[in-house]
Amino acid sequence: MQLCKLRDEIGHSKVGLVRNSQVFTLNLDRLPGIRSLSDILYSAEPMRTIQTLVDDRLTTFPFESRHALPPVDQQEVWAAGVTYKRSKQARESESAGAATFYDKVYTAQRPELFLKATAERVVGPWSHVRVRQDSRWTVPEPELAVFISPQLKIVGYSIGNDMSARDIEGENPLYLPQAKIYMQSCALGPVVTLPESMPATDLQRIDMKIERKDKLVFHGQTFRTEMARTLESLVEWLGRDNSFPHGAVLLTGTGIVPPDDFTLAMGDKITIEITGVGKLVNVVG
Ligand code: DO4
Ligand code: MG
Repeated sequence: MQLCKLRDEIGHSKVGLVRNSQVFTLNLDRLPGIRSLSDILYSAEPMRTIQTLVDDRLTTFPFESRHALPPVDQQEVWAAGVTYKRSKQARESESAGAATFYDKVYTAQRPELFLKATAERVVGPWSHVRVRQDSRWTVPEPELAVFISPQLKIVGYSIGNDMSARDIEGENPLYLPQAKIYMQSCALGPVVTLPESMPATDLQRIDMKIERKDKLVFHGQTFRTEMARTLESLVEWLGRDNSFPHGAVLLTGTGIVPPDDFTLAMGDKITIEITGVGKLVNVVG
């Protein structure tokens, strides 16, 4: 089962069930206490909740990711770093002075976790992601996003793009928040897949294409099995001495980094696909 957020004809945000590429609008008035997509994800039995909310009287329509909003409500978006060897190698090459930190964090018990975005900094499918004006070297980072309930349970999966200014990050690791957190630095969507509907880990492929003026300029792939940590351990570390009353979204790190001479340009189209979740398309604007 997959859920999405959409805007209706009069501009109201709605929650939809996506089934066989059709959207069934959910009627949230049918259950007390359910007012948002995250309320559904955090309910005791999300599948039952969804079945109760499906309004068969409403017409269905084809799902178009162009019309989907980012599937986030009030959650903070956090991110894990250096969870794949490729990311460790890329950081080591961009930051001569700090290279050993990345080597250490890849094997350390404690993972790298950082705040990536607030909901206002997140864009949905087909919206513009941005390159900072003071960055000359920025890349997208395609990452599996996990939705976490206030009780720290994994309740869904989506696709995230952790846009990263590699020059700012590489100049000094203390600049990491500036390299990572700025307006439109994070894309999420187009849907949230419930855990029951996710394929087995060894079948989860992450794929990223970057097109410039309709020509493919980068294509990379990785597999979830390449991740050096488990999702559960990342979530457990994130929850230590922390509380998330609105839940949280955690981007779980990138295993795909374009070569060091590649930087995004205005108009580039970024397509990220994750098996079982779908396809997230954004344009640099
Ligand atoms: O420390 C740098 C950030 C690493 C990161 O974002 C990733 O590995 O995905
Ligand atoms: Mg990242």
